[in-house]
Amino acid sequence: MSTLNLQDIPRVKNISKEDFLKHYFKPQKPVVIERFIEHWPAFDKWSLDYMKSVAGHKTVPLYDDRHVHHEDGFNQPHAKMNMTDYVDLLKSEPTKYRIFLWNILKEVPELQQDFQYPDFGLKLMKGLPMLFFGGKDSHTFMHYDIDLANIFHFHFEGKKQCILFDQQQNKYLYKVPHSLITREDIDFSNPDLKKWPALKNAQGWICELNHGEVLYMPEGYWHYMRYLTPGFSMSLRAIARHPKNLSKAIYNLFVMRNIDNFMRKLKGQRWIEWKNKRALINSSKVISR
Ligand SMILES: O=C(O)CCC(=O)C(=O)O
Ligand SMILES: [Fe+2]
Repeated sequence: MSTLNLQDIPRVKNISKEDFLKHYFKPQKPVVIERFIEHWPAFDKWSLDYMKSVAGHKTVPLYDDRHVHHEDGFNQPHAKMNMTDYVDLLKSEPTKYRIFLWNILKEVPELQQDFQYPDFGLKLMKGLPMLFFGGKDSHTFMHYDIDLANIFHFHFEGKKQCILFDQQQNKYLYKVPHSLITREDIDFSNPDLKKWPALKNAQGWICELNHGEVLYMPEGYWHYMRYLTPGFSMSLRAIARHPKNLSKAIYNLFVMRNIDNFMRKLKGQRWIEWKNKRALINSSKVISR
């Protein structure tokens, strides 16, 4: 049986700003830093129960793993629940419902006292600390972020599997054109390589994150996350620096998104089907050469 070519993401206990810049940011390589946040109040405090106690009455947007539909708006939630019910659900049974991109500062400003913006030598976007929650075995689709930012992903409670690819691998990943995702019918934690043979050529990275660990994802890296147990994470972001990534970000935000919205209105579900077919054709072409 063959599997994906995935290297373990390097791990360090801690790292200085200089070493981080030299060994990971400059060469654009991922790294897990194991003990970076042990002095944050969040390290001791943040758990699903704590989130329930500070945000129990908030209504949270939920996403499941349904495939993109032409009528869905950009990042439109599939359901809503209050945080108390959601945490109870997470703890009581496996659920596909995830919280994706929840701006905690806007919702619960006092959480700001529990963490600091770390100095990795990069300018972090202060207004945008985002939270992500998931239940056992729930997963995010393989995607990269629209602004191709550098992402610091801090994990709390439980265990999460992360699979990453850089932008050089796009041609092998069945990337859906005019979007930021791969074919949604690929299961990256157990891919069918007979059905998706181009994936055999892709070189990627893998890790399992535990409570208190932070994963650095370089600019524009594809990421797929599977919650091995119920838990949550916070992402802090720094704008893409490499001119190529920055121009892709601007293109995505101002051109790609508009083309996609326009075509969805014009062609409806046929546009989604056409894009999925193109994804298959594009990656199949690469390996038949
Ligand atoms: O962990 C998740 O649920 C998704 C994280 C993510 O996509 C991000 O931090 O950009
Ligand atoms: Fe993301």
